[in-house]
Amino acid sequence: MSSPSPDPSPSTGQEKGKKPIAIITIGMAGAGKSTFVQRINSYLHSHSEPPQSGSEDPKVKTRPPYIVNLDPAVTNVSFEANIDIRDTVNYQEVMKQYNLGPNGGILTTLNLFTTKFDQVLGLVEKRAAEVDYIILDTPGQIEIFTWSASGAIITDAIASSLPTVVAYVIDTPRTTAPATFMSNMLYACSILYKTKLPFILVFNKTDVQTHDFALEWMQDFEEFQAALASHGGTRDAEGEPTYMNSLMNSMSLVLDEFYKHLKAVGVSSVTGQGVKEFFEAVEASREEYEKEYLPELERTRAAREKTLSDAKADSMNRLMKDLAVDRAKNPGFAARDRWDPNTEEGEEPEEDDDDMNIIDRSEDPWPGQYIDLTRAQRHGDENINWPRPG
Ligand SMILES: Nc1nc2c(ncn2[C@@H]2O[C@H](COP(=O)(O)OP(=O)(O)O)[C@@H](O)[C@H]2O)c(=O)[nH]1
Ligand SMILES: [Mg+2]
Repeated sequence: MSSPSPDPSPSTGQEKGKKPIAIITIGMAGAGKSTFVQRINSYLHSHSEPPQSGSEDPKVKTRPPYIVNLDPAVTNVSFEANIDIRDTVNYQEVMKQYNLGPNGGILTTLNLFTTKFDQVLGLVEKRAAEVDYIILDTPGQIEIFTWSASGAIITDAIASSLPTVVAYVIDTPRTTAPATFMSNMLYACSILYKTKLPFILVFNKTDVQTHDFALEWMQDFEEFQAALASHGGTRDAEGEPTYMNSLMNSMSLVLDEFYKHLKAVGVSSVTGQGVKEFFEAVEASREEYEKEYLPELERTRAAREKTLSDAKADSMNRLMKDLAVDRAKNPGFAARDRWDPNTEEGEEPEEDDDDMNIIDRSEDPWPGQYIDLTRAQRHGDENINWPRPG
């Protein structure tokens, strides 16, 4: 493994010894998570070359990221992942073997992959000195990651070893209706409270619709309530506010508190607008992670270790008691029940089934390379048939 090369130029977060930041992209299906990952990947790649004269920001110097694709059902990833769930588990095969539909198949595939996640962490940690960002793309359907045990395990595992931030990707053109906006924000809120990680709202697709309205609503709940009132259907036949309307009005007060805890940026994954601001928000989250998340993590970890060691001591006690009773009853047996030193030690077969190992593609000819979106398959000469649904 090569050590990071000394780099005198100004940089974003690549001072020596600084841990890379893990970015977990979460969002509704079609919000643009994969396109966003591709965009920030290409941004980091393109700024890793010596800046050309007249480029948009010659001061920014970045290093290529480490990409982990956790979506087993994508047919063409527009970025070349360093670790790809599809290299480890065949999602179509899982559907067949377990007799599952697409969502069950994706969830089970993610569960199977999670059993090997220690290997992923190992590979990521090996690369930690060479990268500044580790980017995770999650399955299209949001709940597969946010409401599953494996999603929680993966998030906790990453967040306890690296500074981590959640990038919650929002389909801006589809959230212009106040009610939709609110339900999307409530979902974001539930994820924030579940993970307690630094949180960035990424208003995507700003090339189609600017996110100004969202910022206004977030800064001033009265603006939001006005929008709600003007949207119609908020009064019943007697002119009284409807149940829905009062509910949303009070919700907007609740969310007001939530908005204070997060950053919001507008980006277009198609044009690349706002990506620089996104990375500024990511860098700002590092401190938040260290000040707020880490101490909490250490507290819960200490508590868990205490419970575990108490439980261990307790079962050890009981075992010793049982053994004492056994020996008293059966004095001859203890002498016969001995280890045979000639057969043991190191002869146990490896427990790991080697048909399911994580692959790091960083040594491949195309490590984490940015590839054109319109591309329909991986490199033609790679000779791999990826499963395609339907
Ligand atoms: N106009 C526009 N379309 C986008 C943008 N980002 C993503 N899309 C489109 O949104 C659709 C869903 O994107 P995808 O990345 O697959 O969403 P995912 O399910 O969240 O991974 C695709 O057709 C993308 O081309 C954007 O910034 N602007
Ligand atoms: Mg996707």
